[in-house]
Amino acid sequence: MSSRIPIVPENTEPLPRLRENEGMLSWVASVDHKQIGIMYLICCMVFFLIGGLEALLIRIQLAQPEFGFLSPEVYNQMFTMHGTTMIFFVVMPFLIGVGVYLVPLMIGARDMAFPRLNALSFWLFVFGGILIYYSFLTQSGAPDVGWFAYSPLSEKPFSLNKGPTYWALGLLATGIGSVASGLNNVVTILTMRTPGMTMRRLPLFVWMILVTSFLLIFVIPIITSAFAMMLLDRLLGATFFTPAHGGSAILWQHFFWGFGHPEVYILILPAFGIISEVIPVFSRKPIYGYEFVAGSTVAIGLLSLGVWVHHMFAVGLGDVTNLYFSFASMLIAIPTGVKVLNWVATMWGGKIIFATPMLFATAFIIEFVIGGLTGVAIASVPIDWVVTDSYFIVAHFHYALFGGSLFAIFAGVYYWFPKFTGRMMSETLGKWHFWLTVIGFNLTFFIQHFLGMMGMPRRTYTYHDFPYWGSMNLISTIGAIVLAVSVLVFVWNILQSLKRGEKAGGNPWNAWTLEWATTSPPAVHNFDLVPPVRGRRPLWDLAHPDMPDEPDAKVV
Ligand code: HEM
Ligand SMILES: [Cu+2]
Repeated sequence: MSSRIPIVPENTEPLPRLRENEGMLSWVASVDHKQIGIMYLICCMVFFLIGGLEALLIRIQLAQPEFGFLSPEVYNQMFTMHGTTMIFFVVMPFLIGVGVYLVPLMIGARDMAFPRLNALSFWLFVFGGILIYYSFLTQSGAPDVGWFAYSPLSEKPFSLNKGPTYWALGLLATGIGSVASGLNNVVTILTMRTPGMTMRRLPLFVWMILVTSFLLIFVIPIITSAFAMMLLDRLLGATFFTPAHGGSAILWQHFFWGFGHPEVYILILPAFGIISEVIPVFSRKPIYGYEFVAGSTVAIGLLSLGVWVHHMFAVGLGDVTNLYFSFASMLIAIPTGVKVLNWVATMWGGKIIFATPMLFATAFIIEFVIGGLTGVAIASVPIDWVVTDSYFIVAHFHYALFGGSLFAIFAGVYYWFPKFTGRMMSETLGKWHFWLTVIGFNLTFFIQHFLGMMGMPRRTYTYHDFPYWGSMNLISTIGAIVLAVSVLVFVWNILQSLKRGEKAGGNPWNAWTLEWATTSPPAVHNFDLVPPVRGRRPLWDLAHPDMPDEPDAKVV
């Protein structure tokens, strides 16, 4: 019966009452994954502008030695809020939001498994963000103890202001939402795939969201418990993390990094997923080594749970401990290298189209490799002892998080904007945005490797006029200004394209995964008909029935 065209029958049950409201209320009260996804993206953009402004203020303060642009107190609040914002309110929810929008479409489902839980996750994220930013309005200002809030500094006797309390409460709320997102994704991906969408045919972005979701479920509770203990210490006089009263300050570090290291994989795995979707489409080739890309993600997810002490080499936990964690950290380079190899092999010999998404994806590979290489270097204990808490570390993680995660997010926005809105983004403005970002980013952060090796500590309000420090910091600040301009171009591109962008049609990039099989933007119910899935590239199979991806695939 292979001539039968197996179309999944349209589900004719009445829809759960989606979009029963009009106007603003239709958004605020929405349980539709696409509207919730869009709301995530809008909120993240707002937080990105705020976090970027904080970064700019930091960089202006550091533009020259002994500068007094910010007070030391405000400086501490700025780097704390900048780090916290970028990690918890920009990159993480951006990736979760893109996932919420795309996962159901990519697996041919109508919505997430638990639409109301999905809305709850989103609103907890908004609530947490507002709570943390509200602290600016209190008399003593925002949290100022760094994004990892080490005890005992963050404990009551050393931080009498309310900032750290708001910080813990806000992140606690957001974290509960993230666990719910993780559960929602896992159930959705495991149970709601359209017939034929086996795990081996799952789009790689969905694979990476799946692994990320398991990480969310396993590691957010670690930090949630630590937040609860910190709040007990601060509000009710408990002493979990105060050594003076029998508590342990190092315990906080174990909790924080037990969560914190997997967290950086929560920030990068979905980014790998975006790259793994963009590169094949713009190289006009199927991904090279699908099994290895998916399998290495699982390996990275597992390994990431057992390396947290590389953030604590300077604590002095002993040689055996340090040796184990050093070795385990270096192991992660293997599955990561496998991915890079697969992306490059996908591009190799392909008919590469350097549209804006592909430009960002290509730059991602180069910059992420730089961040990865410095990462392997500081996984070596003696090297880490030299550069820990210096600007070398700031350079390292910005290459991973900005040159990596954020570049992937930009690639993803340019790639899926037509699906989200029905309109193309401007390629001209896109190229301006790309080049300004590449130049600004590398100008800001590359030189910080050297500043760090010359001894400039991170989280430093100002510095003496040592040879070259002033001019090197000035270069970094000029880079940050270029980045600020690039962000304006990006925002302008979004606004212009929303109004005047070319109409996109269903599948403007000639891509192969299911989200492109429906209209742009998709109807409330996503698909009228889900195309048959008989391989990894269902839309390719539909267009080329004579040379399908899996020639002997059975019709389901
Ligand atoms: C928009 C351009 C950005 C600039 C110019 C910038 C600049 C900086 C600077 C100068 C510091 C060091 C402050 C200090 O140690 O005194 C810093 C810290 C930090 N940044 Fe960024 N950054 C940017 C984007 C990002 C992004 C996209 C992320 C994450 C996804 C990020 C995450 C962090 C974190 C976690 C810290 C550490 C904060 C702390 O020490 O508690 N930054 N940033
Ligand atoms: Cu780590």
